[in-house]
Amino acid sequence: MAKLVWLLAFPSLLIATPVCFGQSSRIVFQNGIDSYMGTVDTEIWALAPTTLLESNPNASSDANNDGGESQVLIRFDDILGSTDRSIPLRSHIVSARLLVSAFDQGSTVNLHRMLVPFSKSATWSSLIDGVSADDLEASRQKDSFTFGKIAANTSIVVFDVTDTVQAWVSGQANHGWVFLNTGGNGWDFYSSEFDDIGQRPKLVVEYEAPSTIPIALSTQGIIER
Ligand SMILES: [Ca+2]
Ligand SMILES: [Ca+2]
Ligand SMILES: [Ca+2]
Repeated sequence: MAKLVWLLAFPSLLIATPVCFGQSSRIVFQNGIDSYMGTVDTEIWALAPTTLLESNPNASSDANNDGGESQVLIRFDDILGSTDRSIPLRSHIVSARLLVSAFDQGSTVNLHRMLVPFSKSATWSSLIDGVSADDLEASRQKDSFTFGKIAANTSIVVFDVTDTVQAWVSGQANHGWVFLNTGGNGWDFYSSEFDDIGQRPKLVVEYEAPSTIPIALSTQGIIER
């Protein structure tokens, strides 16, 4: 009670609630691992503008796929929250990486943050002639890219998405990403429907959860915890 009376008597002495961050934790989102099934991924193709390709076990990005562009959309739902299988809001993201298992090398592919929603039933038509990286449908700035090659020792391709995941954790809407190929040599990877769970797309996030500690401050600094 003494503390409360003291604070009421001197309201001009600030009560600050600085955000501290705890030890870093690592969480993996990949369909079939730890009951997670929140990945939504699909190819959309200009030559099959109303065909649903969401259940295909693979997806291709190709600026000229038999005469029409193919793009790949991907999103990881239910990654934020207060359960031990999600990232706490307002966390500090130490690193976030999107990993996919490529099986057909191709031209350079850029990964852009989506700015509009898409559903499992997204098609080339439903996104109105596919996705444009125009700062309206997708961010002009690329998050990351791949030269589209496949290494001899591993097919896993890693995209650094730290800034975007930080933006989502800080309150911006998670609409996922789009893979846009810069050339006519298709670059393909396995989707979240592929049989081998280990080769499905994976989002790996290392974060520090916030812990708010109320502190009463005077002009001299911290006087009470
Ligand atoms: Ca899919
Ligand atoms: Ca469009
Ligand atoms: Ca190819």
